[in-house]
Amino acid sequence: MTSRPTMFALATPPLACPAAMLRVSGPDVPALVRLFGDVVWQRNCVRGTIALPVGQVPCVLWMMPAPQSLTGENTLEVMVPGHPELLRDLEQRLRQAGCRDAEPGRFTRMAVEAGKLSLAQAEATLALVTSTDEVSRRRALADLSGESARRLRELAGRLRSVSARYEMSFDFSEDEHATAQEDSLASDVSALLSDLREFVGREQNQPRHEVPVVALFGPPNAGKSSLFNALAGKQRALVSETPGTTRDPVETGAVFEGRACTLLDLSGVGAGDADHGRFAPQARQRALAADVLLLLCAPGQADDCAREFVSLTGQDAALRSRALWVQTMSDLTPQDANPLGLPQHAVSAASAHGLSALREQLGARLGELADRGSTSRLRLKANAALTQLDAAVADPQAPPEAVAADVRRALTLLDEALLSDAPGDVLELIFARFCIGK
Ligand SMILES: Nc1nc2c(ncn2[C@@H]2O[C@H](COP(=O)(O)OP(=O)(O)OP(=O)(O)O)[C@@H](O)[C@H]2O)c(=O)[nH]1
Ligand SMILES: [Mg+2]
Repeated sequence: MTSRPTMFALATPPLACPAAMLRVSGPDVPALVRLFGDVVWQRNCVRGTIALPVGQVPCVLWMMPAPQSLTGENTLEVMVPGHPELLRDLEQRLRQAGCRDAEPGRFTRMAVEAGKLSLAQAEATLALVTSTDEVSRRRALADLSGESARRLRELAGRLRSVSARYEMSFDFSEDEHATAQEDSLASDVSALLSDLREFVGREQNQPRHEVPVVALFGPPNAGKSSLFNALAGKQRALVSETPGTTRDPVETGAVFEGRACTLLDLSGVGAGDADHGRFAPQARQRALAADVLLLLCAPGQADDCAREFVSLTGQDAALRSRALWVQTMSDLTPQDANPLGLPQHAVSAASAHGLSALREQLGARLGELADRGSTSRLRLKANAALTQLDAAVADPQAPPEAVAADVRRALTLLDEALLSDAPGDVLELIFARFCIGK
């Protein structure tokens, strides 16, 4: 049969519960209702019975003819007493009648493809059912109602105007009004940053990136780049005994215990920085935006490291729950105490001591993050735009062309957040997070 109805078993209950639901969608669904007795296919909710191995089982049928249903096809929802065996028998009966099983997220994906639900609303539905606290539920509801998209569109409009003014500012850099223009631009950017930060709500320990970011942060010469290379299994970052070797962030993909992430090596912050702190603001912003923060500390650096971390927690108190204290160069003695009481690891990039334990711990953290619920593409992209915009303004000495390019990239990310569709592989990833039946 070319048009076999697709069957969506809604959350097969592991134990008996008052009721269970099964959805079926497809052009041939009207023929199926005959299985349930003397039922006429029309938009209606009626009682019926179905013959299963245990006997005649009562059920309630919701019939939603095309095109008004959520999938745009003929859709039938069947409610039966919620015993797992009954539901399995019902699924088997429908398979015999020509139905095939739906893959996870199929129902919602069909609703999106039929134009009945936007992608952001589909993701908001997922975020709502997997939310673990009231703040996430409020956000998911705002996403579902379209309120978040409206707000983000307004922020993107403001950023578009800021971006255009940055581009124009090159032409006027010698102009007598240049200073006044720069001041007004700076105040618009700072207002925009604060509104975008509020929208993204980074104080929440929800996943922040499509692929979680693990950042290596700490004083100059803490051994960040050495550990970065050791964890990545390749020599990506420059290592040297000169403090201040790493300037702009270096990124690479890594997998710990089967969990993928982006590893991020940052410029050193605090005492001993050869660049007099020029790259430190950017490193701090990236550290605050990370999903997991590795706070690296070589022997003798504990106080600097702790001071820097405490100042970051002034901007985001929840950072503590994302941070791990990593005592580097464990081949050297003496080792410092961990003054912050954070979960800790001792590692040596030189001898590989402690690396496998750290990899395991990172795998576990990334796993917890994945279980913590779902964050919509709209919010992940908005978060990436915020990181980009923060980076754009972090370095006061950056050339205007570089700032303008960062602002443009932030704008592209906001525009992507607002796209109503996404490339096929992104859709696959999004809907794979749904359970069968949704
Ligand atoms: N003994 C020992 N030395 C190490 C270890 N890891 C790094 N080093 C040395 O410490 C120095 C600094 O290492 P990097 O990895 O460049 O340190 P960094 O934190 O990236 O430094 P910046 O980028 O300048 O902030 C280099 O001379 C490394 O060889 C280690 O595990 N044991
Ligand atoms: Mg480095």
